Amino acid sequence: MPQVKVLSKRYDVPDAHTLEGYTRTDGWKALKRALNQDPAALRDVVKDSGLRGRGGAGFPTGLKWSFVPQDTGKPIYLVINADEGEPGTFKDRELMERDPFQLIEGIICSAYALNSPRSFIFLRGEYLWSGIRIEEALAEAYAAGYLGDDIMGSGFSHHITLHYGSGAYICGEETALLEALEGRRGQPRLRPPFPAVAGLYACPTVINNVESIAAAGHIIEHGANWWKQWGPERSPGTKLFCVSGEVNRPGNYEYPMGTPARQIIEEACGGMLDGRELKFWAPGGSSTPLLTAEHYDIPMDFDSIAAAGSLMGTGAMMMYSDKTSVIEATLNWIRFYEHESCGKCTPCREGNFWVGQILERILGGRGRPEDIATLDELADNIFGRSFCALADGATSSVKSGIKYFRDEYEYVIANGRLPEHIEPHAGVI
Ligand code: L3W
Repeated sequence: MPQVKVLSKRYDVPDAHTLEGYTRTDGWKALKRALNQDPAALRDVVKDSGLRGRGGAGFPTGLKWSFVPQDTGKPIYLVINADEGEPGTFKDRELMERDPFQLIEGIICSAYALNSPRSFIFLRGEYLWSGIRIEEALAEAYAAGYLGDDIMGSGFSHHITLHYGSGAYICGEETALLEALEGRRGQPRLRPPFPAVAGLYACPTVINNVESIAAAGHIIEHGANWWKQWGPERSPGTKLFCVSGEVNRPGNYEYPMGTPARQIIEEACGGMLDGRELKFWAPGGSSTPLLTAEHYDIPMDFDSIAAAGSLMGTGAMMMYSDKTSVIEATLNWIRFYEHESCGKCTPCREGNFWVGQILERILGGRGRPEDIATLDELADNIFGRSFCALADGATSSVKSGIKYFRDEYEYVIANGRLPEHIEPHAGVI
């Protein structure tokens, strides 16, 4: 299927970020529809739609909502994870900058369905332009009566607080995010209890990604079957794919789930840069295992990518050509994880440092034959041995890089330099 614009439908409307522009282009229809319905019925619609979380894990959104106890007497909080930090991922930024009201309407509809009086947008601190757009939109929405007490005379009240993060990748992990929101150092909590039961201020809390909540608004407006017209049964809907790396036209492109990777790259991105050949790519950000040119026709949905040994992640496709060294790319990512490790778990804090040291030694021409086995073993001792997924994600490119490109590792170790056809730093800044 060709590109389809649901979440990105207002990207070409220059004033979509204003209340006037949003309202003129069919804004607030979801909210008007939602406020006339029973909240429990709306939760069922989102569950029936099969929407899966767009922040990385792909957990069913409606199922997550169903875990929230409705009868504890405590407030139910909705937290929007806008701490977009996964390398290669920039879809939420564009959603917030170009169409902030779409997110706000999605939040109010979701909050109504969840019986939540207050939500928090936890925004990546560096996203200043997104922040300005959201602040302006919140002010306009409050002034127009779409937010605040007794929204549009419905008796439902909801308030949104915008919170700026302080530049730590770990705060995209939901429990570290809650710690930071409560004013503490952002470090993951042990789960269970899951936030749905005991989250912000120990109250039931739903945490969803920006794209998930924006999609929930559309689903509440149009129904579950409408959403299911796109994508395979277990990964329905549309998805914003953010493409970066060695392609002619990097950017965000919305396609039905299950669209082949090749179609997205060739049709929307104009193919690989200067006719270069695809060598390796991460399908969903740097935390997802690398795939190769063999996987170019893979349908971009949760199950198909899992079957190929990787993860859908955030849908951030990072594409690299035969001019790029997979070892250089891996070192670049490992330096990121080493820097962003919160330090709480030893395997992540120490392991990533040592992986980086070995990769640097190999690229510096001082590699040892046993380094490949050591890297593999180190990655095995990091994966699954930490509180959160940061550590697991860090091992992705190490393990998959060795799996698919052992010959490159062996060559560099044996010769002390990259193979002739690779240009140092070709695709890695
Ligand atoms: C209640 C249960 N809730 C699971 C909830 C849980 C969470 C969601 C997913 O993310 C991914 C990784 C990378 N009762 C529950 C339950 N939940 N069981 O479901 O949970 P989980 O554990 O499957 O995943 P996770 O640890 O939350 C890890 C991806 O994130 N990743 C990407 C980061 C993306 C960004 C960005 O920029 N947007 O930072 C990094 O590792 O692919 O699969 O809500 O509470 N029994």
